[in-house]
Amino acid sequence: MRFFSGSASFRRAIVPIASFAVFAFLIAALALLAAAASGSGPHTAGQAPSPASPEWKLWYRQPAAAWTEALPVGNGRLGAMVFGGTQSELIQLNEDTVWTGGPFDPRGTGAGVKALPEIRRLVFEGKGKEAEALFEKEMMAKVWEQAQYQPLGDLKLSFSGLGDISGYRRELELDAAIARTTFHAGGTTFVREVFCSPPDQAIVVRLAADKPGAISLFATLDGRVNARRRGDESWTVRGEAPAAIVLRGQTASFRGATERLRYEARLQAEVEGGTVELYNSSEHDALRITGANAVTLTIAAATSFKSYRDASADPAARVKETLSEIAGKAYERLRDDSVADHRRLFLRAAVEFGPPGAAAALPTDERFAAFAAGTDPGLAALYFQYGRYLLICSSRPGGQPANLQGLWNADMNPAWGSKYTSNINLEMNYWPAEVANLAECAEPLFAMIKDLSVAAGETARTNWGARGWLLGHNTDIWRATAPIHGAYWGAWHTGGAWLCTHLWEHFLFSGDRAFLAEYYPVIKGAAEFFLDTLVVHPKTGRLVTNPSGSPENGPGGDPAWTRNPEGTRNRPIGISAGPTMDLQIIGELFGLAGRATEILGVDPDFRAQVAKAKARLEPMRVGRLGQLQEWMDDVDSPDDHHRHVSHLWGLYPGTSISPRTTPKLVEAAKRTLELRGDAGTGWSMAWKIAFWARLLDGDHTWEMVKRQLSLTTALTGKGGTYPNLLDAHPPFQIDGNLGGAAGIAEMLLQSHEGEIVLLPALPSALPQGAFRGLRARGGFEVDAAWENGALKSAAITSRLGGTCRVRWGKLAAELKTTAGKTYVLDPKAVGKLRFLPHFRS
Ligand code: FUC
Repeated sequence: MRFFSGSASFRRAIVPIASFAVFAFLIAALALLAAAASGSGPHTAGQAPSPASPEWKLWYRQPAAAWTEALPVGNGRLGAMVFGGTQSELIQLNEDTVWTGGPFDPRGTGAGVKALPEIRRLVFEGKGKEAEALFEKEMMAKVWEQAQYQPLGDLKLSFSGLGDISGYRRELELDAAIARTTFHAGGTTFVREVFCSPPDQAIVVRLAADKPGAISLFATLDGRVNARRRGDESWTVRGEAPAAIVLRGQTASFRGATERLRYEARLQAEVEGGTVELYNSSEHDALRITGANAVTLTIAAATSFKSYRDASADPAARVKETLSEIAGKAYERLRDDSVADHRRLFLRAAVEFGPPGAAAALPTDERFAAFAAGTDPGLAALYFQYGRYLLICSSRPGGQPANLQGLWNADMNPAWGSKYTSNINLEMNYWPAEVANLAECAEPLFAMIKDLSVAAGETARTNWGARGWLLGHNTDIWRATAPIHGAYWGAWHTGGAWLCTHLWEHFLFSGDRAFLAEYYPVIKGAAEFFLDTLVVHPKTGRLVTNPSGSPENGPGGDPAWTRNPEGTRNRPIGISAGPTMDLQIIGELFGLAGRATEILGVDPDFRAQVAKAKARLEPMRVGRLGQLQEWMDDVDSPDDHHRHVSHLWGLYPGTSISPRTTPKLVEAAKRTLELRGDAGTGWSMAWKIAFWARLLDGDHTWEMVKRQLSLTTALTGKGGTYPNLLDAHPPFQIDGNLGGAAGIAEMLLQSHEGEIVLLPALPSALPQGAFRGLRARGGFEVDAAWENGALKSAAITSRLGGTCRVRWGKLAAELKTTAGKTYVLDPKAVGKLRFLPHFRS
């Protein structure tokens, strides 16, 4: 229900766009400075589209035949993949601190700082091969790898007496975070529900039937075996009277860490009717449940992880505590509390791309074809909501950040260790957090950044003789920061600086000064590292990084990797000075560090230092192909279709390349994207969605969404999306899901230049649609709807008060806002953008 306020506390202004660009940032900064309240929580700001609509479901007509068809549930710490089998059911389990190894010191020779002058000289003289060799001798970690994320185990259910199955359906309800399997057998309807409760910290499986006594099964836990037998992990599964199954183990040791990570998972059953007893066979212990009307299985799990420096907790005591806290709690209450907690986050935002067509009613895996044909754009809206769902389920305050697979991993040797790759993947995981109204889901990332700022101090001193901290292209649960893999990958080191932009963005969206003050030392440390390590380029006299690299690329890109007759590979030289991405990231770091000192009223000397250094950084360059150069030298190859497009960092997520302020760089960025091509791994395509949105090209943005949402199977083997809507690098990586959701938001709303831009990159394929609850910098929440490609309605809720500038195409408006009020677009103002001082209940 709407009501109108008679207040005249708004000022209407239709202002030419050019003047916006000039004052935009100033206005935004003033709005933030003026904000009296810090961190007023984000919330729901409108009525349509409904985020709880029946469309927010994934569903299938058959059980999952592979992990990439199974459905994920999670509470940030505990995760489960539900296969939806009938006679036998597999529920694969995760806990986010089950990693190999224990706390360790990753540092290598410790002689890095002594070798640094020589490495720099070699790089400046173009002797990259020698420079990489010396880097690898003196600057690398003790072992050129890091720890791996491990599966916890499996819950296996084996049912008896079911007979023929009909009416099968399995689904994932995104707004409730429940996976459900329903079918009929022998005249009985069976319903199974699985969820991971955030408030009760347990995995809950409910088995129900509409006839009494119909449920009989064996239930057990199982550990996973490392098929490559590389590890020395061990585990046992034992029954414990009266009726529990306990999986207890320790993960594989890793490079001599003294402590080993230990874990426990405990399965218990509550039966309504029938019996439950322990069953011992020579193979395994199980629970035998016979003739029950309904069953609630509860799994609690914990590890010995306390912090990256301490793995000495008692998992059994933690599990016991959890179970004693929920003892006697009825299934309905467990479920209702879990659903309410999830909905608190999930319901805040939604997008919708027109009324659902016939294809929207199809099972999820059958919608891809209609989506490709243009008749089911709603699949992209579902994909956006799924991205939000996955972030909520894999990253909750107090837990670990979403890793390469978020939370869900079945593999003892997962691709890239399922750890944290910080030259794109980790950051991409958190791109939707602020705009898609899930800011608190980024808390684990912020906590990790704080850890890293301490842990990486040693790496800064021993390798660089510098203050502060840095991060290269990877870290793990033990917060290892010494370079790994080789100089080609490991010499790049602006990951920490990049992560600081996430801290800054959190402040821009929330206006939370206390947060900024808390993290200011972290930001300052990251900037000090570069104040100490940037060097003057002998040819240009400007400041550059050296040694560094442009993530995982060298001149020539992938084609430059050649294979020797004996199978070994030659790779291009990656080590370099002043790659473009570094200069963009460091430029923004220095800029935001300076702004932070102003807002907090601290450190004028430091402010002057970063301003001076920023002005001396090498500029971006346009090369001979019309491209934005990836390196200082014009060596980009026209045949380079490499997945990383690092030098466009300044376009997205950075802000130094913009159609409004740097048109020449924008042309070069477009050329770069054309040369690179649209194809790519899952995350690479997700990044390109956001690039094209920032270039304000809606149709190319949509082309990338379509590519991202193309079905990947074992046969296609290409980047895209699996039947369970998880991103295919391939293999599965969650970055593409989360980056894809952020890219879709960027298509609908932008706010990085001091004004809220509505529908900045609306594709012609989406003539109609709506969004609600998206957040904009400056403390605003935005709802909007469009029809025939034109803005139809909009409502802006101000959380902090202050001036709000809004734009749609060439029309712009400015309104003075009061915190807590919602301002609604005047539908009568034809040809103008005008907001009424209306606010809604
Ligand atoms: C970087 C990327 C790869 C992959 C890995 C996890 O190495 O270049 O494509 O995403 O991270």
